[in-house]
Amino acid sequence: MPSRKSRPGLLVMDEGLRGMGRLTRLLSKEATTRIYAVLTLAAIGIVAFAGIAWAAGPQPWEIGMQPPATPVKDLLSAFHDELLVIITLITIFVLGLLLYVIVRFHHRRHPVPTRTSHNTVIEMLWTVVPVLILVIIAIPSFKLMYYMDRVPNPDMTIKVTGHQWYWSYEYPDQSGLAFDSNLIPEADLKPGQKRLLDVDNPLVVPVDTTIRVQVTGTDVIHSWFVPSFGVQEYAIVGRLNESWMRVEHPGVYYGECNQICGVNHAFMPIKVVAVSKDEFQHWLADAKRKFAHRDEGGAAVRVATSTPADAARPAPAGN
Ligand SMILES: [Cu+2]
Repeated sequence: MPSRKSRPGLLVMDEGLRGMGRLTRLLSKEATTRIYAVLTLAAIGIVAFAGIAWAAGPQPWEIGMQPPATPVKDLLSAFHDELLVIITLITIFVLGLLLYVIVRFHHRRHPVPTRTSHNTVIEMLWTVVPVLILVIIAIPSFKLMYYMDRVPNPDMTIKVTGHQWYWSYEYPDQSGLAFDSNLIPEADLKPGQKRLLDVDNPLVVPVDTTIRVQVTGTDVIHSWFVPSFGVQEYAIVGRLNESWMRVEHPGVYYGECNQICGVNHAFMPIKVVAVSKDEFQHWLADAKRKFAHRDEGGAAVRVATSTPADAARPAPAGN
């Protein structure tokens, strides 16, 4: 133990700094170059992984986002990648500054500190540069928000209603075709079906069709969220929120309610099946037979899609 009179905490700190000084002296130029190379590769790896495409649902061990299936999600992913480059550069810059200060101004190398407390130029820089970076980020961000918000000329409309704890889907352009979409319980899963994600009646949509998605709720706030579509819209009682999607590839896409909505929040998944326009027409014909719907030019009241037992039950008092 050194015989210096010093408080224990300071002593530990001093020892630590001395250790680091020794470490920097120990590191040969080669070793330092190698460390920089590894750090650079790691940064490139992180940036590259962000863009890798996976499947249209959650996968084990995935770290990137789900592959985009709509123009909105394409732009969202691109924006995410741009931001990742910007934050990586900022982080490397700040880390470099910190390391430089730690090594260069260590008390052994720099025993007499200057008493400088202000430097107008550098203070201007560290105010203006971050503001400029934020403006550079804000411009594409706002553009994208308005692009996502609503679509001027949709080809069709789908109405999504959130309930505790399932979704119901309605096709107002198709004689009010409507049905409920419930989770398949774990015990009833067939091979190939996904636990907590597969449903009895998925939402079926045609590809290459601009679809206006209207979202509302009947009890508490839910949120209709399909990652591959870049759609996340709150389902609020008494409000009709709007978003849109144009699915580019046929496939099965999964999502979940992502607003905590009660005890069965985790059990109201979203499954969307995107099919070709022809297949969609076939599905429509079948679905109209399978599910109750308002007749063409018929009564204003839509026939309930519920079971007879539900129909016999009195309607719940509204919120
Ligand atoms: Cu919910």
